[in-house]
Amino acid sequence: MVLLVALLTADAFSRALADPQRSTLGFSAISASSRTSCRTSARAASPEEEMPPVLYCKPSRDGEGVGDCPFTHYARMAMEVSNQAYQLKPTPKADKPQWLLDDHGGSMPCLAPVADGTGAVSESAKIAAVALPPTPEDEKSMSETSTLFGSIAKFIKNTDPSADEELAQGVYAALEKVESRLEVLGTPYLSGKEDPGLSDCSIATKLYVLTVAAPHFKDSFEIPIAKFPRLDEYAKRVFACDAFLKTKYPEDEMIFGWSQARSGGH
Ligand SMILES: N[C@@H](CCC(=O)N[C@@H](CS)C(=O)NCC(=O)O)C(=O)O
Repeated sequence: MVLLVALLTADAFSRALADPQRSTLGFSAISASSRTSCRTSARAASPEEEMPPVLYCKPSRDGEGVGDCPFTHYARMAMEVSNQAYQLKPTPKADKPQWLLDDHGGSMPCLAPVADGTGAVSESAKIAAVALPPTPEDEKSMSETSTLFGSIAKFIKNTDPSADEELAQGVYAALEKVESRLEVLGTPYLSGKEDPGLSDCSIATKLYVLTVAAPHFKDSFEIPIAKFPRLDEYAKRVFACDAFLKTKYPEDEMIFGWSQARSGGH
């Protein structure tokens, strides 16, 4: 089992508690060279600092890296934006600690301040919000776009071609909400600020799934960019953030994970 230490600024959480560039859905292409810092300065925890909490997460197929999990991506991106230190521990089912199974149903991501699981949190939204408290605009952005991930998941999981059109409309309706929100805010990010906030971490990590998995499984699916110009710009911007790039999991892991979900195995 590999224990990866995230290179993030330490202010241990315990105290407070790849590649989207292909943009096959019509989001204009970006490249690694277009990444922006989004003011996240990462550094390794110094030896004097207490051990940061462990983030248990779904492993990649080889058991070593980070697997397909938009929830872990969300929590990690929020911790990266807020420079929270943590140790990343991809954990196969067989290696889950007993407290994780007993007290959290084995759900990951799970952030554990201490080894026996005391004080552990196993809900991505909570892990993310403690690390990066939402602005009022974040809260509004998340509530207004709350159907986004559900619509994406239903659409990608669906294997009945005759239901695809209706499910795609559900995705478009959710994207329309993001578009409207960006228009109302007029800011680069859904946080209502110049830098990404909690809502950006939530929404970007779901858009990643849409831009990679949807076109893989649905040949005819395309985002009508002309209808969503702000979303297109937004996706380019947020996908280029260091915090997004540093925390994303490989596309092939995503495709594998959703293939399993489509065959009823998730
Ligand atoms: N609502 C939870 C959902 C988390 C979830 O579904 N996690 C999946 C991985 S993506 C999981 O724990 N699967 C069990 C496993 O991988 O062993 C959250 O947001 O944290």
